[in-house]
Amino acid sequence: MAAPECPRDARRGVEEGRGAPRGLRPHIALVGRRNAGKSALLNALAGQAVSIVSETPGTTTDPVAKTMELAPLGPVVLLDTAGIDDEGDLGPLRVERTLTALRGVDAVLLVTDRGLWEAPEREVAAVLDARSIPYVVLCNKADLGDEEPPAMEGRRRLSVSARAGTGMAAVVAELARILPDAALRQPPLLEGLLPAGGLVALVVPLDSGAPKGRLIQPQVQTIRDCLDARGICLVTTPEEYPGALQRLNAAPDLVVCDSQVVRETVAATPPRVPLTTFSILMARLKGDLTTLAAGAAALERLAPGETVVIQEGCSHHPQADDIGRVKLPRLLRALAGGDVHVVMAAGTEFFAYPAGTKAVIHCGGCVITRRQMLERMAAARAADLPMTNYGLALSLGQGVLERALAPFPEALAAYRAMREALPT
Ligand SMILES: Nc1nc2c(ncn2[C@@H]2O[C@H](COP(=O)(O)OP(=O)(O)OP(=O)(O)O)[C@@H](O)[C@H]2O)c(=O)[nH]1
Ligand SMILES: [Mg+2]
Repeated sequence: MAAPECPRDARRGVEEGRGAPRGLRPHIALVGRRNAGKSALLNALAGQAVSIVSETPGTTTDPVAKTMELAPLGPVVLLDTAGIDDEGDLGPLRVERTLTALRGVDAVLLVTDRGLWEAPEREVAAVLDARSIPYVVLCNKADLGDEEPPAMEGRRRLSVSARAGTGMAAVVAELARILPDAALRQPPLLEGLLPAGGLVALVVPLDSGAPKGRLIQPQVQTIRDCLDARGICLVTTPEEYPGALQRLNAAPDLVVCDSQVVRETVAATPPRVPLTTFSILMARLKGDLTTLAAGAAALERLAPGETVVIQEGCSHHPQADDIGRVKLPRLLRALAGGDVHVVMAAGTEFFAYPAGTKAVIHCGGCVITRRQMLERMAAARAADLPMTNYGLALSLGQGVLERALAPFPEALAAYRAMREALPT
Protein backbone atom coordinates (compact mmCIF):
# COMPACT_ATOMS: atom_id res chain seq x y z
CA MET A 1 0.00 0.00 0.00
CA ALA A 2 0.95 3.59 -0.47
CA ALA A 3 3.42 5.33 1.82
CA PRO A 4 2.80 9.07 2.16
CA GLU A 5 4.29 11.21 -0.54
CA CYS A 6 6.52 13.13 1.83
CA PRO A 7 7.86 10.83 4.54
CA ARG A 8 9.35 13.73 6.48
CA ASP A 9 6.00 15.43 6.71
CA ALA A 10 4.45 12.16 7.79
CA ARG A 11 7.00 11.62 10.52
CA ARG A 12 7.76 15.05 11.85
CA GLY A 13 4.57 16.83 11.17
CA VAL A 14 4.10 20.48 10.65
CA GLU A 15 7.05 22.34 12.09
CA GLU A 16 7.30 20.31 15.28
CA GLY A 17 3.56 20.66 15.66
CA ARG A 18 3.48 24.41 16.20
CA GLY A 19 2.35 27.33 14.12
CA ALA A 20 2.58 27.77 10.38
CA PRO A 21 4.54 25.24 8.33
CA ARG A 22 8.10 26.33 7.64
CA GLY A 23 7.57 26.22 3.89
CA LEU A 24 4.87 28.88 4.16
CA ARG A 25 6.91 31.33 6.23
CA PRO A 26 8.98 34.13 4.69
CA HIS A 27 12.70 33.37 5.21
CA ILE A 28 14.82 36.32 6.36
CA ALA A 29 18.60 36.11 6.78
CA LEU A 30 20.83 38.22 9.03
CA VAL A 31 24.06 38.82 7.17
CA GLY A 32 27.14 40.90 7.96
CA ARG A 33 30.67 40.84 9.30
CA ARG A 34 31.73 38.91 12.35
CA ASN A 35 30.84 40.71 15.57
CA ALA A 36 28.44 43.12 13.87
CA GLY A 37 25.75 41.75 16.20
CA LYS A 38 23.77 39.43 13.90
CA SER A 39 23.16 36.86 16.61
CA ALA A 40 22.36 39.54 19.19
CA LEU A 41 19.81 41.00 16.77
CA LEU A 42 18.26 37.59 16.14
CA ASN A 43 17.83 37.22 19.89
CA ALA A 44 16.45 40.73 20.25
CA LEU A 45 13.90 40.10 17.51
CA ALA A 46 13.00 36.68 18.94
CA GLY A 47 12.83 38.01 22.50
CA GLN A 48 14.87 35.02 23.68
CA ALA A 49 18.44 33.71 23.62
CA VAL A 50 18.38 31.55 20.51
CA SER A 51 21.86 32.16 19.12
CA ILE A 52 25.14 32.38 21.01
CA VAL A 53 26.43 35.96 21.33
CA SER A 54 30.03 36.62 22.22
CA GLU A 55 32.76 39.13 21.69
CA THR A 56 34.87 36.46 19.98
CA PRO A 57 34.63 37.05 16.24
CA GLY A 58 33.42 33.97 14.35
CA THR A 59 31.08 32.68 17.05
CA THR A 60 28.38 31.64 14.57
CA THR A 61 29.89 29.11 12.19
CA ASP A 62 26.87 27.58 10.43
CA PRO A 63 23.53 29.02 9.41
CA VAL A 64 21.02 28.71 12.30
CA ALA A 65 17.31 28.85 11.42
CA LYS A 66 14.74 29.92 13.98
CA THR A 67 11.00 29.93 13.41
CA MET A 68 9.27 32.76 15.23
CA GLU A 69 6.36 35.13 15.22
CA LEU A 70 7.31 38.72 14.35
CA ALA A 71 4.28 40.81 15.24
CA PRO A 72 2.62 42.32 13.28
CA LEU A 73 4.33 40.59 10.34
CA GLY A 74 3.38 37.07 11.40
CA PRO A 75 5.25 33.76 11.34
CA VAL A 76 8.74 33.87 9.77
CA VAL A 77 12.00 31.94 9.68
CA LEU A 78 15.02 34.02 10.74
CA LEU A 79 18.39 32.73 9.64
CA ASP A 80 21.55 33.64 11.55
CA THR A 81 24.72 33.23 9.50
CA ALA A 82 28.51 33.19 9.82
CA GLY A 83 30.35 36.48 9.22
CA ILE A 84 30.95 37.39 5.60
CA ASP A 85 34.53 38.34 6.48
CA ASP A 86 35.33 35.01 8.16
CA GLU A 87 38.96 33.98 7.75
CA GLY A 88 41.33 31.18 8.72
CA ASP A 89 41.24 27.61 7.40
CA LEU A 90 37.47 27.31 7.46
CA GLY A 91 36.67 30.96 6.76
CA PRO A 92 36.11 30.73 3.01
CA LEU A 93 34.01 27.59 3.50
CA ARG A 94 31.79 29.40 6.01
CA VAL A 95 31.43 32.41 3.77
CA GLU A 96 30.43 30.05 0.97
CA ARG A 97 27.80 28.46 3.21
CA THR A 98 26.43 31.87 4.09
CA LEU A 99 26.20 32.81 0.42
CA THR A 100 24.53 29.46 -0.34
CA ALA A 101 22.03 30.02 2.47
CA LEU A 102 21.09 33.30 0.80
CA ARG A 103 19.73 31.39 -2.15
CA GLY A 104 16.04 31.23 -1.62
CA VAL A 105 15.71 33.74 1.22
CA ASP A 106 12.96 36.30 0.75
CA ALA A 107 14.72 39.26 2.40
CA VAL A 108 17.97 40.11 4.20
CA LEU A 109 18.93 42.27 7.16
CA LEU A 110 22.44 43.46 6.32
CA VAL A 111 23.92 44.08 9.75
CA THR A 112 26.77 46.57 10.15
CA ASP A 113 28.70 47.80 13.19
CA ARG A 114 27.41 51.39 13.40
CA GLY A 115 27.27 51.70 9.66
CA LEU A 116 30.77 50.44 8.83
CA TRP A 117 30.53 50.17 5.05
CA GLU A 118 33.58 48.74 3.35
CA ALA A 119 34.52 45.95 0.96
CA PRO A 120 32.69 43.07 2.78
CA GLU A 121 29.45 45.06 2.98
CA ARG A 122 29.77 46.26 -0.62
CA GLU A 123 30.40 42.74 -1.86
CA VAL A 124 27.43 41.20 -0.10
CA ALA A 125 25.21 44.09 -1.20
CA ALA A 126 26.30 43.42 -4.79
CA VAL A 127 25.34 39.75 -4.42
CA LEU A 128 21.92 40.73 -3.04
CA ASP A 129 21.38 43.25 -5.82
CA ALA A 130 22.39 40.70 -8.46
CA ARG A 131 19.99 38.14 -7.05
CA SER A 132 17.20 40.71 -6.58
CA ILE A 133 16.92 39.89 -2.88
CA PRO A 134 15.39 42.84 -1.01
CA TYR A 135 17.36 44.05 2.02
CA VAL A 136 17.76 46.81 4.52
CA VAL A 137 21.01 47.92 6.15
CA LEU A 138 20.98 47.91 9.95
CA CYS A 139 23.44 50.17 11.77
CA ASN A 140 23.69 48.17 14.99
CA LYS A 141 25.15 49.21 18.36
CA ALA A 142 23.48 52.61 18.27
CA ASP A 143 23.76 52.59 22.09
CA LEU A 144 27.52 53.14 21.77
CA GLY A 145 27.17 56.56 20.29
CA ASP A 146 25.56 58.53 17.60
CA GLU A 147 28.18 58.36 14.90
CA GLU A 148 26.62 59.59 11.74
CA PRO A 149 26.60 56.52 9.47
CA PRO A 150 28.03 57.00 5.99
CA ALA A 151 25.72 57.32 3.02
CA MET A 152 26.01 53.67 1.94
CA GLU A 153 25.51 54.54 -1.66
CA GLY A 154 21.93 55.60 -1.16
CA ARG A 155 20.73 52.41 0.54
CA ARG A 156 18.00 52.44 3.16
CA ARG A 157 19.35 52.07 6.66
CA LEU A 158 17.98 51.87 10.15
CA SER A 159 19.73 52.67 13.39
CA VAL A 160 19.20 49.90 15.96
CA SER A 161 20.67 48.47 19.12
CA ALA A 162 20.40 44.77 19.80
CA ARG A 163 21.73 45.39 23.29
CA ALA A 164 19.21 48.09 24.22
CA GLY A 165 16.48 46.46 22.13
CA THR A 166 15.79 49.71 20.28
CA GLY A 167 14.58 49.94 16.71
CA MET A 168 13.08 46.44 16.53
CA ALA A 169 9.59 47.66 15.61
CA ALA A 170 11.10 49.70 12.78
CA VAL A 171 12.97 46.62 11.53
CA VAL A 172 9.76 44.59 11.42
CA ALA A 173 7.91 47.45 9.70
CA GLU A 174 10.69 47.69 7.12
CA LEU A 175 10.55 43.92 6.54
CA ALA A 176 6.81 44.19 5.97
CA ARG A 177 7.57 46.85 3.37
CA ILE A 178 10.33 45.05 1.48
CA LEU A 179 9.14 41.43 1.61
CA PRO A 180 7.59 40.46 -1.72
CA ASP A 181 3.83 39.92 -1.62
CA ALA A 182 4.27 36.32 -2.73
CA ALA A 183 6.37 35.59 0.39
CA LEU A 184 3.82 37.14 2.74
CA ARG A 185 0.53 36.03 1.30
CA GLN A 186 0.40 32.59 -0.22
CA PRO A 187 -2.59 32.12 -2.50
CA PRO A 188 -5.01 29.42 -1.36
CA LEU A 189 -4.32 25.90 -2.67
CA LEU A 190 -7.80 25.75 -4.19
CA GLU A 191 -7.67 29.18 -5.82
CA GLY A 192 -9.92 29.34 -8.87
CA LEU A 193 -10.96 25.71 -8.55
CA LEU A 194 -13.94 25.70 -6.20
CA PRO A 195 -17.13 27.68 -6.85
CA ALA A 196 -18.60 29.55 -3.86
CA GLY A 197 -20.21 27.03 -1.52
CA GLY A 198 -18.83 24.22 -3.70
CA LEU A 199 -18.16 20.65 -2.60
CA VAL A 200 -14.69 19.15 -2.77
CA ALA A 201 -14.05 15.44 -2.21
CA LEU A 202 -10.62 14.56 -0.81
CA VAL A 203 -9.32 11.02 -1.18
CA VAL A 204 -6.77 10.22 1.51
CA PRO A 205 -5.17 6.80 1.89
CA LEU A 206 -4.75 5.65 5.50
CA ASP A 207 -2.18 2.91 5.30
CA SER A 208 0.81 1.79 7.29
CA GLY A 209 2.84 4.74 6.00
CA ALA A 210 0.28 7.38 7.03
CA PRO A 211 1.16 9.32 10.18
CA LYS A 212 -0.57 8.22 13.35
CA GLY A 213 -3.50 10.30 14.51
CA ARG A 214 -3.34 13.13 11.99
CA LEU A 215 -3.29 14.20 8.35
CA ILE A 216 -0.34 15.54 6.40
CA GLN A 217 0.20 19.18 5.58
CA PRO A 218 -1.20 19.41 2.01
CA GLN A 219 -4.37 17.65 3.16
CA VAL A 220 -4.86 19.90 6.15
CA GLN A 221 -4.12 22.97 4.04
CA THR A 222 -6.72 21.93 1.43
CA ILE A 223 -9.39 21.41 4.10
CA ARG A 224 -8.62 24.78 5.61
CA ASP A 225 -8.74 26.51 2.21
CA CYS A 226 -12.07 24.88 1.44
CA LEU A 227 -13.52 26.13 4.72
CA ASP A 228 -12.05 29.60 4.14
CA ALA A 229 -13.86 29.65 0.78
CA ARG A 230 -17.05 28.62 2.63
CA GLY A 231 -17.00 25.37 0.70
CA ILE A 232 -17.97 21.88 1.82
CA CYS A 233 -15.35 19.23 2.26
CA LEU A 234 -15.87 15.49 2.05
CA VAL A 235 -12.85 13.47 3.19
CA THR A 236 -12.74 9.73 2.53
CA THR A 237 -10.29 6.90 2.13
CA PRO A 238 -9.93 5.39 -1.39
CA GLU A 239 -11.86 2.33 -0.21
CA GLU A 240 -14.86 4.40 0.95
CA TYR A 241 -14.74 6.87 -1.94
CA PRO A 242 -17.01 5.10 -4.50
CA GLY A 243 -19.67 4.50 -1.82
CA ALA A 244 -19.40 8.10 -0.62
CA LEU A 245 -20.01 9.38 -4.17
CA GLN A 246 -23.15 7.28 -4.39
CA ARG A 247 -24.55 8.85 -1.25
CA LEU A 248 -24.26 12.35 -2.73
CA ASN A 249 -27.19 13.64 -4.75
CA ALA A 250 -24.87 15.64 -7.02
CA ALA A 251 -21.29 15.04 -8.13
CA PRO A 252 -18.58 17.02 -6.28
CA ASP A 253 -17.31 20.23 -7.89
CA LEU A 254 -13.74 19.02 -7.48
CA VAL A 255 -11.90 15.87 -6.43
CA VAL A 256 -8.40 15.96 -4.95
CA CYS A 257 -6.58 12.72 -4.20
CA ASP A 258 -3.20 11.48 -3.07
CA SER A 259 -0.99 10.89 -6.14
CA GLN A 260 -0.53 7.28 -5.24
CA VAL A 261 -4.23 6.46 -5.59
CA VAL A 262 -4.89 8.67 -8.61
CA ARG A 263 -5.58 5.83 -11.02
CA GLU A 264 -8.28 4.25 -8.85
CA THR A 265 -9.73 7.67 -7.97
CA VAL A 266 -10.01 8.55 -11.67
CA ALA A 267 -11.68 5.19 -12.34
CA ALA A 268 -14.33 5.86 -9.67
CA THR A 269 -15.01 9.51 -10.67
CA PRO A 270 -17.43 10.62 -13.43
CA PRO A 271 -15.34 11.92 -16.37
CA ARG A 272 -16.77 15.46 -16.32
CA VAL A 273 -15.78 16.09 -12.68
CA PRO A 274 -12.54 18.11 -12.34
CA LEU A 275 -9.95 15.98 -10.59
CA THR A 276 -6.39 16.60 -9.47
CA THR A 277 -3.88 15.58 -6.81
CA PHE A 278 -2.62 17.25 -3.64
CA SER A 279 0.80 17.20 -5.18
CA ILE A 280 -0.29 19.15 -8.26
CA LEU A 281 -1.97 21.75 -6.02
CA MET A 282 1.27 22.06 -4.06
CA ALA A 283 3.30 22.32 -7.28
CA ARG A 284 1.17 25.27 -8.36
CA LEU A 285 1.58 26.96 -4.97
CA LYS A 286 5.27 26.20 -4.53
CA GLY A 287 6.78 26.47 -7.95
CA ASP A 288 5.76 26.81 -11.50
CA LEU A 289 3.26 24.08 -12.41
CA THR A 290 3.48 24.81 -16.12
CA THR A 291 7.25 24.20 -16.23
CA LEU A 292 6.99 21.10 -14.04
CA ALA A 293 4.18 19.72 -16.25
CA ALA A 294 6.27 20.27 -19.38
CA GLY A 295 9.18 18.55 -17.62
CA ALA A 296 7.10 15.40 -17.09
CA ALA A 297 7.16 14.79 -20.86
CA ALA A 298 10.91 14.16 -20.68
CA LEU A 299 10.27 11.06 -18.55
CA GLU A 300 8.40 9.49 -21.45
CA ARG A 301 11.48 9.77 -23.63
CA LEU A 302 13.91 8.06 -21.25
CA ALA A 303 16.12 5.30 -22.60
CA PRO A 304 17.78 2.54 -20.59
CA GLY A 305 21.06 3.58 -19.00
CA GLU A 306 20.20 7.29 -18.84
CA THR A 307 20.59 9.35 -15.65
CA VAL A 308 17.76 10.94 -13.68
CA VAL A 309 18.30 13.04 -10.55
CA ILE A 310 15.73 12.65 -7.78
CA GLN A 311 15.92 15.72 -5.56
CA GLU A 312 14.32 16.26 -2.15
CA GLY A 313 13.93 19.46 -0.14
CA CYS A 314 14.92 17.85 3.15
CA SER A 315 16.83 14.88 4.47
CA HIS A 316 14.55 12.26 5.95
CA HIS A 317 15.16 8.73 7.02
CA PRO A 318 14.04 6.60 4.07
CA GLN A 319 11.03 4.36 4.62
CA ALA A 320 10.68 0.78 3.40
CA ASP A 321 8.69 1.73 0.32
CA ASP A 322 10.17 5.22 -0.06
CA ILE A 323 8.91 7.14 -3.07
CA GLY A 324 12.22 8.69 -4.05
CA ARG A 325 14.30 5.62 -3.49
CA VAL A 326 11.98 2.75 -4.42
CA LYS A 327 8.81 3.76 -6.23
CA LEU A 328 10.13 6.36 -8.63
CA PRO A 329 13.14 4.26 -9.71
CA ARG A 330 10.70 1.42 -10.40
CA LEU A 331 8.47 3.76 -12.37
CA LEU A 332 11.46 5.09 -14.35
CA ARG A 333 12.55 1.56 -15.24
CA ALA A 334 9.06 0.85 -16.55
CA LEU A 335 8.99 4.09 -18.57
CA ALA A 336 12.47 3.56 -20.06
CA GLY A 337 12.02 -0.14 -20.65
CA GLY A 338 15.24 -0.95 -18.80
CA ASP A 339 17.53 0.14 -15.98
CA VAL A 340 17.86 3.87 -15.34
CA HIS A 341 20.73 5.42 -13.40
CA VAL A 342 19.16 7.27 -10.46
CA VAL A 343 21.09 9.86 -8.43
CA MET A 344 19.52 10.95 -5.11
CA ALA A 345 20.06 14.52 -3.91
CA ALA A 346 18.48 15.24 -0.53
CA GLY A 347 18.70 18.27 1.72
CA THR A 348 18.87 22.02 1.54
CA GLU A 349 22.39 22.24 0.13
CA PHE A 350 22.77 23.25 -3.48
CA PHE A 351 23.52 20.48 -5.85
CA ALA A 352 25.48 20.29 -9.10
CA TYR A 353 23.72 18.04 -11.59
CA PRO A 354 26.02 15.29 -12.92
CA ALA A 355 27.00 15.53 -16.57
CA GLY A 356 24.66 13.58 -18.82
CA THR A 357 21.59 13.98 -16.56
CA LYS A 358 18.41 13.76 -18.63
CA ALA A 359 15.78 14.95 -16.16
CA VAL A 360 15.18 15.99 -12.55
CA ILE A 361 12.26 14.88 -10.40
CA HIS A 362 11.78 17.09 -7.32
CA CYS A 363 9.68 16.28 -4.26
CA GLY A 364 6.66 18.42 -3.42
CA GLY A 365 8.90 20.73 -1.39
CA CYS A 366 6.60 20.98 1.63
CA VAL A 367 9.43 22.19 3.87
CA ILE A 368 11.00 24.65 1.44
CA THR A 369 9.57 27.99 0.38
CA ARG A 370 8.28 28.98 -3.01
CA ARG A 371 11.36 31.09 -3.56
CA GLN A 372 13.66 28.17 -2.70
CA MET A 373 11.74 25.95 -5.09
CA LEU A 374 11.95 28.57 -7.84
CA GLU A 375 15.74 28.81 -7.25
CA ARG A 376 16.00 25.06 -7.75
CA MET A 377 13.94 25.23 -10.90
CA ALA A 378 16.18 28.03 -12.17
CA ALA A 379 19.28 25.91 -11.44
CA ALA A 380 17.81 23.04 -13.50
CA ARG A 381 16.90 25.42 -16.30
CA ALA A 382 20.41 26.88 -16.28
CA ALA A 383 21.73 23.34 -16.74
CA ASP A 384 19.23 22.88 -19.58
CA LEU A 385 17.45 20.11 -17.68
CA PRO A 386 13.74 19.39 -17.64
CA MET A 387 12.37 19.28 -14.08
CA THR A 388 9.14 17.70 -12.91
CA ASN A 389 7.93 16.57 -9.50
CA TYR A 390 6.95 13.44 -7.61
CA GLY A 391 3.22 13.83 -7.98
CA LEU A 392 3.32 14.56 -11.70
CA ALA A 393 5.64 11.60 -12.26
CA LEU A 394 3.33 9.31 -10.26
CA SER A 395 0.28 10.44 -12.24
CA LEU A 396 2.22 9.92 -15.46
CA GLY A 397 3.25 6.44 -14.33
CA GLN A 398 -0.40 5.58 -13.66
CA GLY A 399 -1.43 6.82 -17.11
CA VAL A 400 -3.70 9.63 -15.87
CA LEU A 401 -1.52 12.74 -15.97
CA GLU A 402 -3.70 14.49 -18.55
CA ARG A 403 -6.79 14.00 -16.41
CA ALA A 404 -5.03 15.30 -13.29
CA LEU A 405 -3.76 18.35 -15.21
CA ALA A 406 -7.09 19.11 -16.90
CA PRO A 407 -8.14 21.72 -14.26
CA PHE A 408 -4.99 23.69 -15.25
CA PRO A 409 -5.29 24.25 -19.02
CA GLU A 410 -1.99 26.12 -19.33
CA ALA A 411 -0.03 23.34 -17.63
CA LEU A 412 -1.79 20.69 -19.69
CA ALA A 413 -0.99 22.57 -22.89
CA ALA A 414 2.68 22.91 -21.84
CA TYR A 415 2.90 19.16 -21.20
CA ARG A 416 1.35 18.37 -24.58
CA ALA A 417 3.55 20.85 -26.40
CA MET A 418 6.68 19.37 -24.83
CA ARG A 419 5.57 15.84 -25.77
CA GLU A 420 5.28 16.98 -29.37
CA ALA A 421 8.57 18.85 -29.32
CA LEU A 422 10.78 16.12 -27.84
CA PRO A 423 12.28 13.62 -30.26
CA THR A 424 10.83 10.12 -29.95
N1 LIG B 1 27.11 47.82 22.62
C1 LIG B 1 26.54 46.91 21.86
N2 LIG B 1 27.13 45.72 21.69
C2 LIG B 1 26.52 44.81 20.92
C3 LIG B 1 25.29 45.06 20.28
N3 LIG B 1 24.96 43.97 19.57
C4 LIG B 1 25.92 43.07 19.75
N4 LIG B 1 26.88 43.56 20.58
C5 LIG B 1 28.09 42.89 21.02
O1 LIG B 1 28.91 42.60 19.91
C6 LIG B 1 29.57 41.35 20.08
C7 LIG B 1 29.24 40.44 18.90
O2 LIG B 1 27.84 40.13 18.90
P1 LIG B 1 27.27 38.88 18.14
O3 LIG B 1 25.82 39.00 18.14
O4 LIG B 1 27.87 37.62 18.64
O5 LIG B 1 27.86 39.20 16.68
P2 LIG B 1 27.72 38.33 15.37
O6 LIG B 1 27.54 39.26 14.23
O7 LIG B 1 26.71 37.28 15.52
O8 LIG B 1 29.18 37.71 15.26
P3 LIG B 1 29.68 36.31 14.62
O9 LIG B 1 28.78 35.22 15.08
O10 LIG B 1 31.06 36.20 15.16
O11 LIG B 1 29.69 36.50 13.14
C8 LIG B 1 29.09 40.82 21.42
O12 LIG B 1 30.05 41.12 22.38
C9 LIG B 1 27.81 41.56 21.68
O13 LIG B 1 27.52 41.70 23.05
C10 LIG B 1 24.68 46.34 20.49
O14 LIG B 1 23.61 46.66 19.99
N5 LIG B 1 25.36 47.21 21.29
MG1 LIG C 1 26.84 35.24 15.49
